[in-house]
Amino acid sequence: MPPPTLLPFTTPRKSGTNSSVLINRPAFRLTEKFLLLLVFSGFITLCFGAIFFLPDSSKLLSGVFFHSQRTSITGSGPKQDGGRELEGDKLSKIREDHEKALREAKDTLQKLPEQIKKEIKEEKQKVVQESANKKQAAPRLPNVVFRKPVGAIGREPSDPQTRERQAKIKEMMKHAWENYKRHAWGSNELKPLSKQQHSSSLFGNIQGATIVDALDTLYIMGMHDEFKEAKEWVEKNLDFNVHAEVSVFEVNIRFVGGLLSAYYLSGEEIFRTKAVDLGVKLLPAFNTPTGIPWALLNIKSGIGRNWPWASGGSSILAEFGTLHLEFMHLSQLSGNPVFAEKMMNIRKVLNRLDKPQGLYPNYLNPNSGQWGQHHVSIGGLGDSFYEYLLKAWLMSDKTDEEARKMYYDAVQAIEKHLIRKSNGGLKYIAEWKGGLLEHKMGHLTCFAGGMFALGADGAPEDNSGHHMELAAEIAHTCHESYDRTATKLGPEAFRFDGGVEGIATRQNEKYYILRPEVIETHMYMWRLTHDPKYREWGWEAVQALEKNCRVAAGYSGIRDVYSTQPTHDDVQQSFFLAETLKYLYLMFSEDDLLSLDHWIFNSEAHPLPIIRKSDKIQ
Ligand code: DMJ
Repeated sequence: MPPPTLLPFTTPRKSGTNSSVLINRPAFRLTEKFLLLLVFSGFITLCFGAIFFLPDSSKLLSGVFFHSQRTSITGSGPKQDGGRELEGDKLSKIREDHEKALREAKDTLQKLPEQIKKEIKEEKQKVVQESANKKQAAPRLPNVVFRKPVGAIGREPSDPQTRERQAKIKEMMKHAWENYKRHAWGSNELKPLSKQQHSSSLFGNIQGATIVDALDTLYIMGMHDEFKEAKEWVEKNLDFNVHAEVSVFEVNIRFVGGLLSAYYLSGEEIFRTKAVDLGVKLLPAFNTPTGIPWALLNIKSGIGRNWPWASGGSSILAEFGTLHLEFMHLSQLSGNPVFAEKMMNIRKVLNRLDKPQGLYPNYLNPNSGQWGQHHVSIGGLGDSFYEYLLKAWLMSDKTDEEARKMYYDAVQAIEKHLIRKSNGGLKYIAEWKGGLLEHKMGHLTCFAGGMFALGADGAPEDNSGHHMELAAEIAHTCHESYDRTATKLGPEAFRFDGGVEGIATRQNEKYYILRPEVIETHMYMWRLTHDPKYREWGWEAVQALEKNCRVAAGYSGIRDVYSTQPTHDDVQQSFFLAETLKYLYLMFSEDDLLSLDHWIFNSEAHPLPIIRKSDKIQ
């Protein structure tokens, strides 16, 4: 995806929210009250103590205090006879009264913390109620009958080795989650070496990327307590009413996608509400002359713009082309066709345009509706646009014929103009720069093996075998890019020129940031072929991750996959929990866990159910 750029409005915010500020203010006043009361009661106790318990205090009592008492009790002048006896009675009565008062004061003091707690609780409830009232004011969502999801909980793998491997991957998830929770809870990501939170400008002031991205992985792994705490965080803290310039694409695939999946798996209404709420906030991004959305949007002001580095103010193909799955579901769950309409308009704009050699350039100007630079990539800037064409067709229960045609036409052009074979027999997908090929393949491009495999079944002209072959060749090349390193993890990009094959030659392409794409392809290949080598390749990746990326407080990316002692980049990416670990877990599960016949994974591995004709909200 596009290189991260620092944005002007993206000052990271601490994890506190407006509501927590509201809660804290009254608590402080109550503490003050409590202290004053404590000092006052202490003072009273001291006075009584001085009178009754110091050695000479009884004199003081009989001389001064008792005198006034006596007068008030008798209502007459002092008696001479038997006065001593009378004084004794009254003294003990006063002592009794005093002890009673002390007991009462003590009781009150003991009750006070409880009372304070009660008052704080009441204040909190008031704040929650107020925000609930606000929510009620938002447009009501239609009732949907929640269908029990198919294959959301898996059975144990029958084969003992697979069971053991699956358990290992769950343990990795626990390690990643628990450390995020311990050191960075509520923030977007974890810095596992610094043991601090990591902020990314991609999400502006929106918080909790790891929580939302991890929800469905926690769910399918049966991590119920963790899922519950994540849900509670979403309920209380996930706030989109913030002044934040965000990447529309990133927020869509991670937050909208994560919330939708959590809803479809658990049926918890809060996830539907939050997903639709966020979807509505993203709509102003489409306010451009063509309806091609801006890359960046301030979700408070509704002002959008494009990345300053993008060719001639263009929007990016992989960004505006990776909204379709989530937006179709937003229309489905909100009963509001606006989300789907925005998607169909993007299609219309694309279909009106001439495509150079049948290829889709990475840049499209949202004002003029014309292509920017003629660069084509199946990796960064282009990748998931193609993925979403295929998945739009599959997710529509194979009714979206337009998407199907666009996908298979695009694959044909890609094969003709971008796919090449190295001297050593490795098939790779190059980058196209205005007609010239750059013989480099990105780690991101490796997702294409899985995509070709998934699309093989529907290939026109009985071409399914050919698509499957292509998928297997790309999977092999990507595995080679891992196998040819010291760490057995693959570089960000590898080249097929200057005498090398499948190896990174530039220092700035040697890093690995816990990306999923190669493992993703192995998962699809395993599920669709059951060739055991894919599980073996997946297991090699697990071992390499454990050896090179696991640290005491989570998982970190590494700077050089060719180094025997790589240094860490100190970021546990949220997609490690959303994608890398989920695809690994699925690879070591039975096929009916999130079966490919029922679920479509968005670009962040969030499963969305196929929308059957009978499901459509009219
Ligand atoms: C993820 O956020 C998504 O898969 C996206 O489409 C591109 N790549 C990253 C992880 O590599």
